[in-house]
Amino acid sequence: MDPADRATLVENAQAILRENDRGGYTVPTRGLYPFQWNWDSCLTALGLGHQDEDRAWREIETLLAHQWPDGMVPHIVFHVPDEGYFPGPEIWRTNRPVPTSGITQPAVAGFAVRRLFERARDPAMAAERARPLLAAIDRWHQWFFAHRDPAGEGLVAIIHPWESGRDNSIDWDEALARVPTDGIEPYTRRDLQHADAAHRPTNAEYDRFVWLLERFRGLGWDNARLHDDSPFQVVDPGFNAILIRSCRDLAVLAERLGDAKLAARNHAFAEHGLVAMAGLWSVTDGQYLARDRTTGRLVGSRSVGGLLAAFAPIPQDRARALGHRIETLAGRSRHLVPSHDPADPRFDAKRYWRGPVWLIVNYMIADGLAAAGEAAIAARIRADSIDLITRSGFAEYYDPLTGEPCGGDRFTWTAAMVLEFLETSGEQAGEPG
Ligand code: 2M8
Repeated sequence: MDPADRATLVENAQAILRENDRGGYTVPTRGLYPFQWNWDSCLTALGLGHQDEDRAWREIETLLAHQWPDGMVPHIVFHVPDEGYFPGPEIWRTNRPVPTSGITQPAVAGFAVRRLFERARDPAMAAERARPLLAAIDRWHQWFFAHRDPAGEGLVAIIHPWESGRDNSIDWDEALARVPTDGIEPYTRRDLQHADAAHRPTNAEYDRFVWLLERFRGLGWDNARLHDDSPFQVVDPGFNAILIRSCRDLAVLAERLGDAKLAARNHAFAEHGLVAMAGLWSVTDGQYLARDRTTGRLVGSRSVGGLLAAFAPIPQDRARALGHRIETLAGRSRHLVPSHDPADPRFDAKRYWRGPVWLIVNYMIADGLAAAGEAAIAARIRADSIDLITRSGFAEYYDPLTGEPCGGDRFTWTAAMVLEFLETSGEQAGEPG
């Protein structure tokens, strides 16, 4: 890439991170998302680390400072009041010192902390900062397996679509249809004041999102009860792959920092999860699929959740097959990686997680495939991602058929991933632990 173009991209990405910095945390974008989000922050820390390692550690420290006593790390921390978002703290009512949401999000923290540690230009500071984070993330991992895998199958379920991070994915349609909408309190969506309604989840989906929230609130946010009570319990391969990868990364980091017990526990979580992941593989589809825990059936939905599985150290032949699936998708889509297969009639090019390309997903898939030795397809995803940003700017997500930018603008994690792609090209990403 032309050095001047590269320098411009880096400058723009850094400017976005600065703009969205609120001190100890970044907001995903001004207006639409005015608080701290869990997986946004952990991935953003990687981008921040290229400029300022101290600030990168702080991003994750701030998030984990709001961990619940039971070990859960919430999906949103409402640091300062802001009327511009629904549902705000007055809806969640989680009764925390600083208000938070009552559900969680993909557990990328373990991965992010290992990566920050291994790249650190200041190893002494990195060890000092990593140690307390290690303990907090370990508690979060234990929380997952205790409360979201009560039968001990090795994989966790999400109990709300917002937990997946892929809020309105086609993967959830069937399970979400089982969620009632009766009796919910009247509410006003705020997202539609900031983004095009045709690019966002529907009102019917929001009603169900809200019903689940109110149900869990009615149970006092008691995680010992929520899983079994929820009519929505889905085992997402992407979500589990992220958790497995983080368990593995945390274990490796713990070995380096001399905590054998923590390392053994997290290695065991990862091993058990990897064995169980085999049950989500669909020979017919050539990729992993979600499983609806309520019915016990795999969900016939070829989404990027099944491709994100590449982020975990899955068997080599499976990684290769996922690479083939992505090549097939490249024949159906101008930009990689669409969040749903365009050949599926339910695919929707502009509607959020039902088709659009997301840079963070591209980053994790490319990282996992590179680690599995699938260098060519990983490089293609990276190059395609940079090409997309160069043409279309730093959006929240993109129409995979046209490249049109969608959702929020000047988006933090998109900027962070651009820095990751540019500053680490040549680095062997994602070495297996
Ligand atoms: C989106 O989700 C939030 C709810 O958590 C929303 O739509 O209000 C998702 O894309 C999620 O993955 C992301 O973390 C969040 C902030 O960027 O926005």
